[in-house]
Amino acid sequence: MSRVTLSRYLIEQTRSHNTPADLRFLIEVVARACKAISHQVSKGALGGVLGSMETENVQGEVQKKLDVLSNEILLEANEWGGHLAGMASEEMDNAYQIPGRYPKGAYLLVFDPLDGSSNIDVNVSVGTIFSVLRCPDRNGECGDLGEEAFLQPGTEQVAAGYAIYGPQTMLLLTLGNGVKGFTLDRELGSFVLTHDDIRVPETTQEFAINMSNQRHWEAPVQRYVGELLAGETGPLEKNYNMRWIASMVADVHRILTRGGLFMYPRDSREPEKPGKLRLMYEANPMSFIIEQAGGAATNGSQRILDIQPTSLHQRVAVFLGSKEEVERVTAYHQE
Ligand code: P6P
Repeated sequence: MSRVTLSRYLIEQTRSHNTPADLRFLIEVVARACKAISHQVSKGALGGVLGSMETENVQGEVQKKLDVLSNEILLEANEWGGHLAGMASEEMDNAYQIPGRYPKGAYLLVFDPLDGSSNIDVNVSVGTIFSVLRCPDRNGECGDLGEEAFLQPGTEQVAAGYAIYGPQTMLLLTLGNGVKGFTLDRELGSFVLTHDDIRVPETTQEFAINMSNQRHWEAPVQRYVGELLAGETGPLEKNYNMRWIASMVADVHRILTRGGLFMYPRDSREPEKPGKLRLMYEANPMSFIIEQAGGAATNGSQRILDIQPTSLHQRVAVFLGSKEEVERVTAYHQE
């Protein structure tokens, strides 16, 4: 049976779910950009792309050379196509205006061009996360976009996905009717459908959190993680395993593949910030994907996709994955 490529899947989605041609084109362009990023990442020390820049991003984090390169690859791949009204990225303080020489389109693309940067120089999986919103001015003439055009809750996403650059390069995608996984066939140069209907198991015995922050957590998280560590001797009456790769894409991919619970809670290190991860281009796309696969995603008190953003780079606490555990840790926050 001939393999279904990403292009064929998107054409078939157009027939079955009326996926607009511009959205299909957008996904194809992003996928091609992810192939180019995968190529650069895989060069490692041979490509002169490891190490850091002399610059910092809006979060005050030192930018890796590959962060900046990946951002440029996504901008250049998308700016000319006429499918976007604007772009926003972890690596840019302000929204990116489509240059006047190019037509504008009806979509907004928001992305973390290379998530997990701290892992790049030690050859551990990293990834690209992207989220697609509609331009609020429905006739597509968004004009020069201010930040406010992007500030839409995660429920407004029309598509979301990530590429993971690991032993395999894969693209995980949702258009709002399930989650599909595509593996890059480097001989063909195409993403091939290898995971047709990804589902997150409702229960799990595996959690992901950076334990070194334990003393900084709030009481509900202290209680919950304490119960996980107590295993069969405690109230949960089963033993748990722990993983923490420190690349959200890799940790979420494992959870989509075999279940689990990913946590990055707010903590007292920076009490004025509601957490480390960013809402618009990390938590929202990943929450959309997780929910589409039958999982759940909250910030401890509400569904992440319902959060009304107030700024482009705002942070959020994240509890996402197997529904039973997300509901449990969220319930502890309500007590
Ligand atoms: P920590 C990577 O820098 C990232 O944004 C996520 O991909 C990852 O889950 C998290 O931060 C890791 O944070 O504090 O464990 O280094």
